[in-house]
Amino acid sequence: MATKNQNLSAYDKTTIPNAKQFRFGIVVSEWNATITDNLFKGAHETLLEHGVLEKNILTWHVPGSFELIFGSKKMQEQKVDAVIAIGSVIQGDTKHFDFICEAVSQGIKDLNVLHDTPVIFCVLTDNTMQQAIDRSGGMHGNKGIEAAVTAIKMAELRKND
Ligand code: DLZ
Repeated sequence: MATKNQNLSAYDKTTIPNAKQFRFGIVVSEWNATITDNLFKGAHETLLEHGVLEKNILTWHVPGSFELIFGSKKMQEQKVDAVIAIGSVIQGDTKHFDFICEAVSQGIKDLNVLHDTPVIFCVLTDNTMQQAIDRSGGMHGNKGIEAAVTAIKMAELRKND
């Protein structure tokens, strides 16, 4: 597998524009909170590192990943330059996993199509808790960092269009 033993969150910081002018919304799912807290920390620290002011990061919590769709829609209305939707869905014994993953990915895609504020998909969809740990500050890095970098790039693109 391509990601085996690789930290995928390493990036060249000099290629990212200063983000001091931007305002971001972060919507965090409370399901698998140990995972989503770490994703949030990665995203939040990365935004600050690239110049975003603390007062310009608006954070909301929603009960589960399914609610990220509505939460992100309301966040788009808050005059932010980009939204980061953070969740962690872990495979269980039933088909619930498939329905949640399908709904949240399609729902967030729809928000990107319908509205002018980008919503970044920072939802882990893992078979096991270990895979989620590995991608939220573990051996494969932290997808929250990658989401924050993506959010800055998309805010810049939106500003320049
Ligand atoms: C119900 C449920 C289950 C079984 N698993 C997860 C999960 O792994 N990750 C997650 O973010 N949310 C889960 N949920 C909750 C749903 O996202 C949602 O909150 C409920 O179905 C209520 O709409």
